[in-house]
Amino acid sequence: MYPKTTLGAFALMTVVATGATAQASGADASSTMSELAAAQSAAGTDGSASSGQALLGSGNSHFNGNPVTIQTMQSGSQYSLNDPTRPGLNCGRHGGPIFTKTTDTWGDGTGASLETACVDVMFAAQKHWDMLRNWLGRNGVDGAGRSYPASVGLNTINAYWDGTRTVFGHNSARTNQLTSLDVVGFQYGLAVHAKSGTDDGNGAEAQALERSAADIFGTLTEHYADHPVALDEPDYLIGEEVNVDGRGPLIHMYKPSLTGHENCYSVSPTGTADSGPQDHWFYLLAEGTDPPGEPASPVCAGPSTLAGIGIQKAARIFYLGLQRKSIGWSYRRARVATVQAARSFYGCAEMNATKAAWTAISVPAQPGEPTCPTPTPTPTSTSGPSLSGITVDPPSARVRPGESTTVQIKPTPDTVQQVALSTGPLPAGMTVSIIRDDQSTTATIGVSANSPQGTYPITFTATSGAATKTTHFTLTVAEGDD
Ligand SMILES: [Ca+2]
Ligand SMILES: [Ca+2]
Repeated sequence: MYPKTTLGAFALMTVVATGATAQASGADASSTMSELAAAQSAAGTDGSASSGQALLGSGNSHFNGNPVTIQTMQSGSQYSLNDPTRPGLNCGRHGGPIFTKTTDTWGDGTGASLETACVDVMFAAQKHWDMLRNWLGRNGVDGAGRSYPASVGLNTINAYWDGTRTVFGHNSARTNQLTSLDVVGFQYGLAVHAKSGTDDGNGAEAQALERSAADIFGTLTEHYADHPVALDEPDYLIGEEVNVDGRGPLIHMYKPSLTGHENCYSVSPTGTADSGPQDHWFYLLAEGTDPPGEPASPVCAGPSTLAGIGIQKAARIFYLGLQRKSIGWSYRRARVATVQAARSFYGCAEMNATKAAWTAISVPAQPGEPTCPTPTPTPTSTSGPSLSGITVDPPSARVRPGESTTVQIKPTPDTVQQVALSTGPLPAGMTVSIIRDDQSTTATIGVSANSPQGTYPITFTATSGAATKTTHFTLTVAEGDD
């Protein structure tokens, strides 16, 4: 059950939160819920049409080019803005039914057309879904194969997620609807956030982290779509295309202070109830302080220069950390969760980058964080009278992508022959084969040509009956010579 049930709470976390004229009123919220109920009654319990065949329709969008391909549905002689391949996703006029017509061609490209707004919503929501699957390994917006309906034409300068659907209004100049890639990705990002981990307790920091999570999901949607500069090109801004209040982007993730947000965490008694610091953390992790062709980003603590690890790795680390969300969620706990995620999913280089980005926004090291490199060799001391500790010689090595290296496993083969040898989970693209002969026991460790560079721990385990011994080996994958 979604823990936040009042629409007013959601209005505070919409993309227009910085505009004083843009707050949704309580009256709007009440009428909205009535209209939604009417729409759901007309169209089915989840707002979707009953069934039909999935098709690829042609859309004339306002933000994403012309033509664009969107997933639609055919039922008899009628087409609808309903995506059976992403169950639950459809789009209609706010307070009305899903758009339907007798051809599978949609929109006129203008900013005033609500059918066009739905073309942009469907396009963006479909990219968002695909990004979740292909970059983050998530099955649908809810994590269980489903999405949520959308409606356009809300008659306020606002957009929101109400716990059951996304709703989109217009900008202050009424020149377009609030349906760009990042705004749609933001609202569906709130849905992903709601369905990640467990209830965050809704404290001030938890709410700030929720808004930032939506900024990150909006930005990921834009980067996944990867439009050329002539359209809505990937950036780390929120709202640059929709121009909500006539003042351009609402958020600059590389320097949140440009629109009145905080760049870094402040260690005050109440913490930081602002989304800016985590937005900034994400930029530093993905891009670093001075990425070529991208805006420079300041730091508040630690080293003055950070290197980014790329947006897809940063996204996975952020996302895996978010799955650990629980009551009392905070900046400090987000740091620990992402550091643990980086250590377990990638390795030391990514973990250290994650730590450095948090430190740079003034969220300091926390108790219990993992460290690197793993000490080597460190045989563990579980009992096993006939099993002495094992070692790997050398304890570390360096290879180029696509190459392999061979190490010796000791003690002598006679001893090793009596025990089973194995490795722990291996990073993607890495193989280990253990070969014994009369003279030695060797492990050949290979990495694929496209293995990401970095430092990877490998655990070797010897087992004899109930007794086990382990030792750790560190492989560095890097181009060039030492
Ligand atoms: Ca853009
Ligand atoms: Ca953007």
